Amino acid sequence: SGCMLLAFIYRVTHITRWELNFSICLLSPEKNVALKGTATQSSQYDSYGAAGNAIDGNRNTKYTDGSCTHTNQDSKPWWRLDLQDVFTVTSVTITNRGDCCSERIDGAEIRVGNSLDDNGNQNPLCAVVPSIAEGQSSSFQCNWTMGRYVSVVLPKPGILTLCEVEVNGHDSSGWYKPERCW
Ligand SMILES: [Ca+2]
Repeated sequence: SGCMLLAFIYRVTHITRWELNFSICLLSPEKNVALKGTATQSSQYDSYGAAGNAIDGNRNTKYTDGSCTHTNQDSKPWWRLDLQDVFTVTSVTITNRGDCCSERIDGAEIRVGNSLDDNGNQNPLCAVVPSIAEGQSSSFQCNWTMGRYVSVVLPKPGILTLCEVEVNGHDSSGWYKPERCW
């Protein structure tokens, strides 16, 4: 992570003359793009469990320290991040609760896309969380999926708690919006 990628792209600069110019572009380095987003969830259990606690930049896994999310027992609990723009997502790192209930995350789906249908829970699936050990962080590949919304949804009745969700990606739409060109 963090390495620069070089991309060759072509640009039509004078379409009427059918002239093609080739440019070298620098893609922005990979970083956690979640921190500038806003988060919401299907419900909030108590004052400690706000949706924004999963993007506060703190992996603290003790629930009562106030850095984890917590829904009620819902029929299909979900948490959703709005990145405010379309980003290219390479992977998502989830930190699980460390003081209790680590099995609640089992089977959670990570979805990335641009739709808010069904609260974003119909967006393309990039990974299913098999399990994450108590208080541990695990990364799941999203293979350069582009989208504005990143959701974690439990497709069954349960409680969803996330202590941190890091979205590793690029603040451009892949090759199409390079940060800088020559
Ligand atoms: Ca946190």
